[in-house]
Amino acid sequence: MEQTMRWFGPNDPVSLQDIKQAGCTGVVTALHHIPVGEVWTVEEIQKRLEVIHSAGLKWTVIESLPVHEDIKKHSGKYRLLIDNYKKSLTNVAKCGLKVITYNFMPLLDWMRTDLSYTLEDGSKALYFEKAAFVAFDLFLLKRPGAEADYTAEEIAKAQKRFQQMDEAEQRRLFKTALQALPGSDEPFTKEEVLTALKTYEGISREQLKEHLYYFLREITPVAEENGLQLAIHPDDPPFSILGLPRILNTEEDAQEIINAVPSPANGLCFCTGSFGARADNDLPGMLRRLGDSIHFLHLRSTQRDAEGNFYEANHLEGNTNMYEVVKEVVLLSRRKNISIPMRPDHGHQMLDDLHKTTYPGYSAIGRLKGLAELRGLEMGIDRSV
Ligand code: DNO
Repeated sequence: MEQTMRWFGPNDPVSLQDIKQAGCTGVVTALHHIPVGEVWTVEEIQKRLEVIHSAGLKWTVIESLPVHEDIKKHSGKYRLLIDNYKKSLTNVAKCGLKVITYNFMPLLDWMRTDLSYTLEDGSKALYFEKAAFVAFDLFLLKRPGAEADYTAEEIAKAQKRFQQMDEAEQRRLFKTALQALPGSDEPFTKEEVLTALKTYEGISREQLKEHLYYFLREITPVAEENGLQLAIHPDDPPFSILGLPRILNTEEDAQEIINAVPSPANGLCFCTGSFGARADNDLPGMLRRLGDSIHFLHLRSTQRDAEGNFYEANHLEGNTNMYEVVKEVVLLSRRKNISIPMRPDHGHQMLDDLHKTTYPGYSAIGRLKGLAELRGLEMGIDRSV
């Protein structure tokens, strides 16, 4: 695996030198300052490349080249926005970049209810607590019609949970739930979210899939001509939230996306943390069956419980059988004679990082620990299998 870490750009408190010392050969980053939908120019890409190269690193993967909401909804200027996306693809190819991660999640990207859930050893993890999430939806966001999405038991649990919360906790939960754009400090307001959610009314799961396939039919030939690899990120968590359709939750979903536009350029960002939050996803099996389309790996494990809660576990613990996962990656890499870019996805806030402010999930030391463990696991498997 090609070892990388995510870097949020010049404002990231984790520096390129930190990433180099962690043992990475490259970074995963994006031009976060360019508004979604605008073209990434060669000039802007080159400027960022110079910064990365001068630290002795490569820009291994773009994460993300974001997809404008109009493209997901087939509304407004989606035709122009798709043309812009194609221009950005051509420009990144001109600059020698190859792997492009994106997602097709409506409005919100990842969703957690607690960004500093304290584990037994005092380190902090990202946490999704079902009852808190339902409480957020019903009693804080007050989404019209939300009750219909939950069982009577789930609503009762959410009510009880909400009653336990003081005002400070409610405020924190609200902010956390809407902080779903990595690289941005700006949370949404309640009114903004409700208005935005309304714009997805009437867009079914099937329709959203059609919009993705339309987009892929447009951009994949451009990517293929330019030797690029598109890597769609699964939904996190892997199920519908806030009444929004979500379309990449399972192996079947992934297979459908690949089959919709068969091309070496149309592939996946295989995120074990996202897919692994569902007990019915067989991660090693998925790696075996989808391997040819995997262009990028996010390695992370979650610990689930029967209530539908999950927290981000240590990289080698939790419900993901990381040994089997890495073994499949080793076999896949040998079969194809490639080294797939990988980043340790997220990490615990621990040691000195407990006193620092970093992007949630992206402190230096927790990720360094994850990377070191995964690297050791890979070497052990590679030498012995
Ligand atoms: C969270 C990330 C995601 C990912 C996007 C890709 O930490 O894994 O936000 O970057 O979904 O477009």
